[in-house]
Amino acid sequence: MEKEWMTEHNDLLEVRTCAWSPPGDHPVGCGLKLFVKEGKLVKVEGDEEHPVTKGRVCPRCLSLPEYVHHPDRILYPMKRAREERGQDTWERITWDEAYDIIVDKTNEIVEKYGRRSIVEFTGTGREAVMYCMAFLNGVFGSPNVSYSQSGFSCYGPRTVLTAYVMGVGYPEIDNASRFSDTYDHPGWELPKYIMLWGKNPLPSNPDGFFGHSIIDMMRRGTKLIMVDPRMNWLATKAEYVLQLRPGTDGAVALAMLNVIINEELYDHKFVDEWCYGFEDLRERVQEYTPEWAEEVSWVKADLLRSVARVYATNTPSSIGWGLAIDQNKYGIQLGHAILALMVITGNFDVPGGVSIGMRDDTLEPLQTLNAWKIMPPEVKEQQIGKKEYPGLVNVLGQCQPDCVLDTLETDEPYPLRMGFFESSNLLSPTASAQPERWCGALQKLEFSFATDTFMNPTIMACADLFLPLSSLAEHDGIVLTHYGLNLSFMGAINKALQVGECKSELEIMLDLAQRLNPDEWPWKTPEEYLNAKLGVLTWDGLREKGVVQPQVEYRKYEKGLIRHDGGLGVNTPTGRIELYSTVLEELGEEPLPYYHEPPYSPISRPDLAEEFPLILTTGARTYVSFHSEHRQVPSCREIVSDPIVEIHPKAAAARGIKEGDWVLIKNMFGEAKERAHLTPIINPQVVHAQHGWWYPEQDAEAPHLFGVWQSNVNSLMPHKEIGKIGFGSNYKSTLCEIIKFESEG
Ligand SMILES: Nc1nc2c(c(=O)[nH]1)N[C@H]1C(S)=C(S)[C@@H](COP(=O)(O)OP(=O)(O)OC[C@H]3O[C@@H](n4cnc5c(=O)[nH]c(N)nc54)[C@H](O)[C@@H]3O)O[C@H]1N2
Ligand SMILES: Nc1nc2c(c(=O)[nH]1)N[C@H]1C(S)=C(S)[C@@H](COP(=O)(O)OP(=O)(O)OC[C@H]3O[C@@H](n4cnc5c(=O)[nH]c(N)nc54)[C@H](O)[C@@H]3O)O[C@H]1N2
Ligand SMILES: [Mo]
Repeated sequence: MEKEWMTEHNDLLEVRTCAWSPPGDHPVGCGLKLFVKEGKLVKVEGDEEHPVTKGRVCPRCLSLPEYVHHPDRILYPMKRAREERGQDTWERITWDEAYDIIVDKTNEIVEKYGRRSIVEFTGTGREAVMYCMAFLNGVFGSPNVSYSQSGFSCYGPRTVLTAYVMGVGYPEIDNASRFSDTYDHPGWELPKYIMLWGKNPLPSNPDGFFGHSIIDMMRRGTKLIMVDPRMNWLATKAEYVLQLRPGTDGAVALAMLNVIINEELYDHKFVDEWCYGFEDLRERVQEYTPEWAEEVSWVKADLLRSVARVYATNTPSSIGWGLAIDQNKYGIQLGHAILALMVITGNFDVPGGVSIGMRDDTLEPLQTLNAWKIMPPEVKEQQIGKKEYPGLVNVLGQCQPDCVLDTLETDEPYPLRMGFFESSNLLSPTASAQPERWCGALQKLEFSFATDTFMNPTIMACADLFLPLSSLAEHDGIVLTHYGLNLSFMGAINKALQVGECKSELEIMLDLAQRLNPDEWPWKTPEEYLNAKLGVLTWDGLREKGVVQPQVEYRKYEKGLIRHDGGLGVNTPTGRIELYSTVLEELGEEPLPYYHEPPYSPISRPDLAEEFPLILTTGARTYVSFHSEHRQVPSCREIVSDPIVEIHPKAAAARGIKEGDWVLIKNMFGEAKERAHLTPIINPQVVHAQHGWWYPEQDAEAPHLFGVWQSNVNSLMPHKEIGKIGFGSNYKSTLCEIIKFESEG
C-alpha cells in the first residue's frame, strides 16, 4: 500500500488511516478513509486499498463523526475535590495544572505508602494495552496493573495456557491476512472446515482477527462448525451446529478427543514427533464418551461423533476459540482440550490450519513489557495476587483481578491508595463480580485520575481528575494486530484533526514521564518514541507504507524458529507440545484436561436451581457497541436501543412475558433490568443477557450514576469463583430467574 496518506480535494481533506481506539476496538487495524472539512470529521469510508479489510468497515467506524463531535465529549482537563466524588462539580483546568496535581499527589502518596500503592485499572485490547504497562511500571514505578475482570477471563487464559502448552503465542485461524495477495497467495490453503468455538467473529473481530474473512473463506468453499448455545447468524449458515448447554464445553471437547483418538483419526507422525504425553491423554479421555457428553452437554452423541470425524479427516481445518473458553471456571482445562484438538489432527502451524506467532518476545520493541522486565525484582515480588496465583501473574505481568478487589477492601497485604483509570469503565461491565462492592472499595483511594473521551459512571463515582483523550481520528500512533503476539501486521494511525485539547495515551504517557521519570524516558514526542521503538522502520517510513506485513513461515517448530535457543520444537520444558502439561503440574493443577460442572448449574446446585431454574449466559457482542461504549452515539443506539435479554418463546410464555417487556433477571447475587426479546435461537432453559449497559442520557450524579445499577448483569456474577491457577469465571454460565417487571420502563 505505497500511498500518500493525506490528500486534499478542494476543501476536503482525506486521511487514510488504520483504526484502533478510542472508541474501543480490538487491533484489526481496519483501513479507513477519514474526510475532514473545515476542521470537522464529516464522513468515514472503508479503504479499499487496505490489504486485509479491503474497504469493509463496521457501523462503529461509520458513525465515528457522531462520536468525535458529540456534544458530551470532554474536551479539556477537569478536576474535582475528593469529597465531591459522585457530584457533577467538575471544574476546567489546564494540562499543566492537571499534570502538577498528578505529580504532587504521586509524590505525597509514594512518600506515605510506597510506589506499590498506585494501581492502574485497565481494560480490554484497545490502544491502551500497548502502553498500559510501560505507563504504570515505567512512569509510576508500580507493579500493579489491574485488568479487573474476575479470573482475568479474557484472552489471558487462552494466551497463558498456550504459552504453557505450546510455548508460543496465541493460535489463530489462518485466514491469509498476513499476505498482500491474501487468499490467492501461493502456498496458502483454504481451511476445509472452521470450527468456531464460543466465538462470533462477525460482530466481535476479536484480538486482531478480521471476522469478515470467515465469509470470504466460506465464499471459496470453507464450511463451518459452530459450538455455541445460541443459533447465531453464522450458525444458520453452518454445516454443523453443536448447540450445547452453556459452560459444558469441556465435556464436548473431551468427547471429541475420545472419538478422534479411539478411531485412530489423529496425525500419528505429528503426535510422535512433536507432542508430549499423548498416551496419558488417550487414557484420560476414555471416560469421556460421546454418550456421557450427550447427557452433560445436550449435544447428541451421534452428532458429536460426526463432527469429530469430519474435523479430523479434512485437513487443513481450523479452530477459532472464543471468549467462552475464558469465561468458564474450568477454562484452562477446556482450552487445553481444544489445543489438543488443534494439534493432534495435524492442523498446527500449517497453511489453512491454526497459525501461531514467532517467539513470545515480539512486543518488546514497543517497550510494553520491557518496563516490566526492568522493574526491580523486589518490587515485582509485591504484585497483588502473585503469591496466590504465580502462574497468572508471572506470565502476564499484571495483577490477579479478584485479589485486587480483596486488597482494596482489606488493605492486605498492603494498602492501595492511588488509582488510574485507563481504558476501563469498570463499574458497568468489567468489575466482574459485584460492581457495587468495587464501587465501595474504590472510594478508599486517596486520589485517582482517569483518561477517557466521555464522562462515565466509574469516573463520576471514583475519580478526582479527568484527562481528555483523543479519538483514533485525532492522533498519530500505530496498530499492531494481535498485539504482536501472533504473526501480525503493523499499521499507521494518522491524525486527521484536533478536537478541543484532547491528547492521546502516548502523548499523556510521555508528558508524565518527563515529569516523573525523565532519566529513563529520553523521548519527548510520539514521533521520537516511535522512531526509537519501531526498530528498522521510522515512523514516517511506516506511515508512507501504511501497513507493513510480516514474513510468514509455516512449520516453524521444524525450522528452529520458535525456541529461544534456536533448537527444534517449541518453548516448553520438554520442547514438545505438552498434551500432558508439566507446567500446569508444577503449578499444582492437573497436567491433563478434565471436566467439572460449572459451579452454578442445575446439576451442581439443584438447591439454587429450584428458585433460579434458567441458565444465564451473557455478553455476546453486538455490532453497535464495544462493551460500555457507543451508548451515546445516536446511530448505534438507534439499532440497539435497550439492553436485550434473549428468551425462548416457551420460557417467556410460562412467565407471562411478551416481546419488548421489561423484565428483571435475578439470582442469588443480584438483579438487572433488561428488555425481553423472544427468540427460538436459544434453548428454553437458557437465556442470554447483554452486558455493559448504562444510560448516558440519565442523571450523572451518585447514587444514580447514569443508571449504572439498573441493567448491570455483573451484579449477578460471583466474586473469585475461579480456577485453581487464578483464571476463569462464570459470565457465560450461571443460574437465574426472569420475571416480568411491572412498572413501566
Ligand atoms: N462489537 C464488539 N466487538 C468486540 C467487543 C465488543 O464489546 N463489541 N468486545 C471485544 C472483546 S473484549 C472480546 S473478549 C471479544 C469476544 O468475542 P467472542 O470471542 O466472539 O465472544 P462473544 O461475542 O462474547 O461470544 C461468542 C459466542 O459465544 C457464545 N456462548 C455463550 N455462552 C457460551 C458457552 O457456554 N459455550 C460456548 N461454546 N459458547 C457460548 C455466544 O452465544 C456467542 O455467539 O470481542 C471483542 N470484540
Ligand atoms: N457479563 C459480562 N461482562 C463482561 C463480558 C461478558 O461477556 N459478559 N465481557 C468482559 C470482557 S471479555 C471484557 S474484555 C471487559 C471489557 O471491559 P472494559 O475494557 O473495561 O470496557 P469498558 O467498561 O467499556 O471501558 C472502556 C473505557 O475505555 C475508554 N476507551 C476507549 N478506547 C480507549 C483507549 O484507547 N484508551 C483509553 N485510555 N480509554 C479508552 C472507553 O471510552 C470506556 O469508557 O468486559 C467484560 N465484562
Ligand atoms: Mo474481552
